Amino acid sequence: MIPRLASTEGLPDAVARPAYVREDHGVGIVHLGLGAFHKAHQAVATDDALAAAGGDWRIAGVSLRSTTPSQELTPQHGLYTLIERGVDGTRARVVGAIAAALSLRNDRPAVLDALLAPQTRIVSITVTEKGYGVDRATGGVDLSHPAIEADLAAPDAPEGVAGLLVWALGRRRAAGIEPFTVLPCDNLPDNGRVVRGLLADFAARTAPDLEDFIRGEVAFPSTMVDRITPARGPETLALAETLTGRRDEAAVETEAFTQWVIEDHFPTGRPAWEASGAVFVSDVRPYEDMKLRMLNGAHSMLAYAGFLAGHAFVRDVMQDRALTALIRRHLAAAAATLAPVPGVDLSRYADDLLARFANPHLAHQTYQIAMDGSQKMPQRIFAPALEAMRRGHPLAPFAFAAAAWLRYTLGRGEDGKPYALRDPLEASLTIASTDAGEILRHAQAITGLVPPELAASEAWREAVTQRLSRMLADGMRGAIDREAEGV
Ligand code: CS2
Repeated sequence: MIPRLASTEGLPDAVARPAYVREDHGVGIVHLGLGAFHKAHQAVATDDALAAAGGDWRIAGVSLRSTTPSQELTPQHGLYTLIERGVDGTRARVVGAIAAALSLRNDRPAVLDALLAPQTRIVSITVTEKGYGVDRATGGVDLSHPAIEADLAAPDAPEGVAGLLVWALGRRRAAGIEPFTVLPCDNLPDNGRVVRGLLADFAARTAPDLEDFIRGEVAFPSTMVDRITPARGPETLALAETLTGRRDEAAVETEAFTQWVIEDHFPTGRPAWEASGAVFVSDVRPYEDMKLRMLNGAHSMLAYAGFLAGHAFVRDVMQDRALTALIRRHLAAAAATLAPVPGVDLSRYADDLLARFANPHLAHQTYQIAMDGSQKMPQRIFAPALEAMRRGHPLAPFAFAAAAWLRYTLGRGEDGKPYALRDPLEASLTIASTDAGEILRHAQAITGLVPPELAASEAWREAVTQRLSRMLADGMRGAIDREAEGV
């Protein structure tokens, strides 16, 4: 019987492990959203920081809804295997930064205690774009978001990000404990400013004396995070077992590349994340726009077009010559909308992205990336499309991506088989029409999705509807091949 991973003793030499005594370091971070991305990114950087510079910076990880992560990690005392799948090899590493794995559902008192503890100096967050409950049109709370609705009705029994953090910041203030720094790590532009606006608006509605305090006294550094982390499959656990000789229910698989650009604003201190290669800057925005428009924009485009053309994985898309030509075109068009990014050569960045997407060892599903399109398209496709329009650049690359997404929102493949859309705006997006103009009008009527200036453009309307009509008439394969002609 293969033993479960529960300590680092007796692991094979090739498996890296924490280069510090875990128990010597207290908890300094509460992390909301204990998913694969956190385990492949911030927790690893913290592991490096603890080894390099020490400090009481271990992490109390919290799942707001699921109980699975805590069930997987707790018997392993927070240890898990990170499998790094580089283009030229696979490495396993056991990460020790997570001190406790909690679920709000089962460990509510412990979660609230951790949020109030004076030692908690940072609350970091990965809850995906839709998890926050921000109304994109106003920047305030989205009143139709289930957790916002519940927390506005019962602010003393919070369940969601805004409710929990406003509750905790209020309690800390009343007790004379300094506020923690709030560090959002999701793919939203200006994520620090967005979360500050969200919390301030939530406070205005539930504890008005806290609003100015949140705006003025709490730090919300913005961050750009990057590491491609496919959803875990049974193969991940089997591979972890082969590499470590341990059964590990919490193993994650990721690429070798990792990047973290962070606004350096931590009045309550921080781990030495630079030990892990994190870069601290005064303005993250140029890096965020670069990553969202190039990596994530190309990802969304290739996911919708690729999925409908029958490609299950990103690496399969990269074997499709016509689609690869469109990805290159997209990367160049997105790069042309950006302000200069300090120290970055954008054409090299584009080449590196193509190599990362083509990694044959990463089983990254197009269907995974396709999820939550309504939450991703604004910053990935529509914002750069608007910028391209203002600059007089061609709209074709963005129009193709938009059309592929709209085609995807119809919820059935080319063979007529339905698939789940997995989008919080599914009900608003769904339309029983096969008319391209009508489908576009219907989506553009949703506020906060497509910038009004773009939606009003005749050139945009024509560019999108022409492509969507072709996808509906000739199928995605035909539309891709036609689009790639002359590219
Ligand atoms: C992807 C991202 O699922 C998606 O939408 O585009 O998760 C992407 O893999 C990461 O942002 C890479 O850092």
